[in-house]
Amino acid sequence: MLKTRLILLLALCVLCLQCNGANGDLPAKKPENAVVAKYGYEIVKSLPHDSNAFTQGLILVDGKLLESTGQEGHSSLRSVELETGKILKKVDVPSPYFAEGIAVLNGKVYQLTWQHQLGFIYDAQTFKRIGEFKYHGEGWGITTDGKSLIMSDGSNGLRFLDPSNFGVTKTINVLDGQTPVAQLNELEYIKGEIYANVWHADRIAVIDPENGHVKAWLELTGLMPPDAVNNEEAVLNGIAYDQASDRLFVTGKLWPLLFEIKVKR
Ligand SMILES: [Ca+2]
Repeated sequence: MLKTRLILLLALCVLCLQCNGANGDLPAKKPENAVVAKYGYEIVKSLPHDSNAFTQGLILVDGKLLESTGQEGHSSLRSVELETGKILKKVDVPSPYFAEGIAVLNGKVYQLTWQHQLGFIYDAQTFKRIGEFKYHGEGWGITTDGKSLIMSDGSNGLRFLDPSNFGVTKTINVLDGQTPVAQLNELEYIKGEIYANVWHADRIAVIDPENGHVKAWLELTGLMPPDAVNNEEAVLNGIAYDQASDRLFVTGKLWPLLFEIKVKR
C-alpha cells in the first residue's frame, strides 16, 4: 500500500515538473494590448500663473521657472518667479514665429518654433540669442536626458537630436499597447522616463525612452475646473520637474494657476 502511494506521489511530481517545464521556464508574455497603469495625483500647492501665457514649454532651472509662450505676435521666452508668477526676465519672439517647447542643456536654452523648422538658442543666464538650428517637420515639445535633445512634432514619434550638430540619432514611436499615441506635446524627462502632454487631453503619458512604450497614464482630470478658463485651447500643457527638490509642476495654456502635484502610483 505504502509502495503504491509512493509511486503515485512520484508520478505526480514528474507531472508537475513537466508542467513547469512547459510554462515556467520562459517569462510570461505580456499581452499586446495590456492595460497600462493609471496614476492619480494630489495637489501640493496652487501657485499663480500668467493667464495670458499660451504655455508651450515649461522647465525648472535653479529654482526658477523658464517658460516659452506661443501664438504669433505673443511668443516669448521668460523667466518666472515660481512662488508669485512674476515675470523676472522676458524676450519676445518676433512674428512670424510661433514659439513652442524649450529645454536647457549645458547652459543653453533651446526653443522650438511650430512650423518654421527653425529653433533658437539662447544663453540660459542672459537670454541673449546666440544661435539657431534647423529640423524637419513641426516643432512641438522638447526636453533633454542630459545628453540628447528629445523633441515631439505632433505625431507619435519622439526624435533624439545630437546637440552638437542637431542630427537625429534615434527615433522612438510612442505606443499605448499597440495604439500609437499621436499629438505628443510638451515634454519633461523625469528620472529615466519621458512625461508627455497629449494635445487636448487631461492626462500625461509616462514613456519608456528606450522603446516608446507608455508605461503609465498620469490622469489629471479635474485639476483645473472647466469654468475657470474661457477658451477651448486653454488645455493642459506644461510639465516642469525640479530635480533638486524632487518636485513636479504642471500648468496649461492660459491657465491662471500652476500646480505642484504629487503623483499617486
Ligand atoms: Ca517641460
